[in-house]
Amino acid sequence: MSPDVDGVLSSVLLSHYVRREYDAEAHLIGTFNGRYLRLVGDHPLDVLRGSMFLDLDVRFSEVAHSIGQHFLGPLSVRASAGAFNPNRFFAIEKMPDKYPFATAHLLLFGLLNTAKMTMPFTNTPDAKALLSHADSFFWVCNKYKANSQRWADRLYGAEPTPPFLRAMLDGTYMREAAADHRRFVERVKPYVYPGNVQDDFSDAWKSCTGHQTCRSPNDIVHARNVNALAALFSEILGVDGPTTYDATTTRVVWEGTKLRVEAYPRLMETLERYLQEHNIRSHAVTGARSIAMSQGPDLVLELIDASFY
Ligand SMILES: [Mn+2]
Repeated sequence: MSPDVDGVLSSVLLSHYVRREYDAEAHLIGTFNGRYLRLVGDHPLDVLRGSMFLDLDVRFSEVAHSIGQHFLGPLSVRASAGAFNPNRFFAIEKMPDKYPFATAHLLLFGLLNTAKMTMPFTNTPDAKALLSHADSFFWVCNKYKANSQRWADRLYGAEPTPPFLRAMLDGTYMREAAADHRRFVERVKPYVYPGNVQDDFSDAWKSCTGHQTCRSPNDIVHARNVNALAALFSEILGVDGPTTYDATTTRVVWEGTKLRVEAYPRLMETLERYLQEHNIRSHAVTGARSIAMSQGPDLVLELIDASFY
């Protein structure tokens, strides 16, 4: 999964889901941040073939399963049957119409909001803060109000919007929950980078922005922070999270380069070809003008030792 609040939260939600639905156990075996793919435990590299890449859209040819929301644009390949992206699914190609929420919300609203599995865990102040912190859901709902509302309608159709989502969309949450949210941010602070503080916010909310990505001064501390967040989020939601592995067993199995490319119109028209020609293994449209890309070799899963790269 991606080593940030959304990625870790998604793994906890998915773990809860597979336990309830299939009596199965989820294992958190690694992270990918566009630069490094790290595994924990003594899993062979081959394990990635059957793994779910969570909160990640990747283009490694041997990776079949992913759930992400970053891909956008008219892409023709890598639409593996096991890869889900709401923009692809709903044929969204333009930035202003892009799915605005986090991967965690896809799982929350898509998998966990059924009659069988209601979301009792959205009721405590800490749980609300956590669920609204993923990819800054709380401010996205305000900043991109019209698009957020359209996606809420798309996801729920004629069904009533869950109260948690409604409180985000109508501004109730930001009016009432600043103190609760700040308390939550204090709890995740030791494990994440402060990141970008948004200036167009009231003082009450300013200190709640950023704080998304796991600190990673080295591989072991990185894995330790991911594990700590998984434990904290499981506790906050009152669910059994994924099985985690000893952080000291971390190893880097793939390394690439991160690029930022200008999203000029001509590029968008031929995006798929560009991505193929430049060995782009994942990309995220991060604004009207820019695309973050991760460039590197394909994963060849038969090769066990990727320190080779
Ligand atoms: Mn995300």
